[in-house]
Amino acid sequence: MNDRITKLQNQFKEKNIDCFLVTSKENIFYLTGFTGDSGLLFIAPRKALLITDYRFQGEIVDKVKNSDVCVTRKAYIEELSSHRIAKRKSRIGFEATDISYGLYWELRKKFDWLKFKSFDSFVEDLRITKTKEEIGKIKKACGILDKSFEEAISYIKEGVTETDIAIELEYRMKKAGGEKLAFETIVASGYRSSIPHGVASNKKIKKGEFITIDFGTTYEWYNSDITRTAFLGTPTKKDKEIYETVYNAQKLAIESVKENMRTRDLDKIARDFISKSGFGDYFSHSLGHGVGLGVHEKPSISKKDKHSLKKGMVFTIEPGIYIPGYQGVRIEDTIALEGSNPTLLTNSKRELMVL
Ligand SMILES: [Mn+2]
Repeated sequence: MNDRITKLQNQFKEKNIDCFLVTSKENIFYLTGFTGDSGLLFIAPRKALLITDYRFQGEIVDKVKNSDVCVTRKAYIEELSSHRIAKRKSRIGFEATDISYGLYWELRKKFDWLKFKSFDSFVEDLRITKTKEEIGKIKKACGILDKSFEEAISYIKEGVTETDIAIELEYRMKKAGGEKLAFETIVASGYRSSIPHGVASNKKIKKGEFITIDFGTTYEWYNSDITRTAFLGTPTKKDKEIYETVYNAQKLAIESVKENMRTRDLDKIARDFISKSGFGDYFSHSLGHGVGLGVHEKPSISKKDKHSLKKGMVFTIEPGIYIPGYQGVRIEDTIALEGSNPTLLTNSKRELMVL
């Protein structure tokens, strides 16, 4: 973990800054192991200072590594300004995608000798490839999803609501060691399954409907993400065709994953397959996204992304077909590129489950 902060410091020159302020909780955790949910991490060229408050003193603060810690009762900025660490600096980097507008202006007032330089990503670029230990945690989180799904599947019956199914799954995830939901559980049935991100509603499940269930949990801060689409009753020929197309597009994409491949090329493989099958207009989102301390992080497996797949990356592959006014299907798995071939971290049955 120590070299994570060093890796940032080593890039200060090239990034044209001489200090960096980390406000994102996940980034502070990634760099120091701090698990409190409030703090500021100031990184100078040779040291780092974490400022937090008395709510986290003791156990939480004691586990912080690679940084000095200051537990304060004052406002964080007030406290920071009383330390030497911010003196004699001239250009500070900050996390533009995380900091609040209010905090930004307070900082500008208090540190008026500093030039502020915004970063859309910096720590996030380090997070993009994971260590074995990190992948192990994501794998644990994924295992919780498989277990919960298997237990909850018998609960999907005619007449239960989408919310009933979501509650059942969420209870089982928590019971199996999941810490918190990675995102609001999606249960979208029938016409609602054509909404790619339809969170569970009070709609009741009926025969003849697809039920798309997209859920995730965290384990030791690391996320997991899976989607399965089941069918209640007897699927029509068209329903089977939609499902088979998504299934085969995903299978093809997973089999195509290899090191150094461009993420946009992987996206294209699944997209072209769906287009050739005649459903090209109905695959409206990107093929996947990185998973780690964030449930949606780099790389994006999409047309415009500029990354190539590297060892240590963890990402989803989730093609879908959504036909407005009809129904939709998505199948999603979380995958790690550990060796030169992909490892599936989520393993629930992918073939159509007819209930
Ligand atoms: Mn996803």
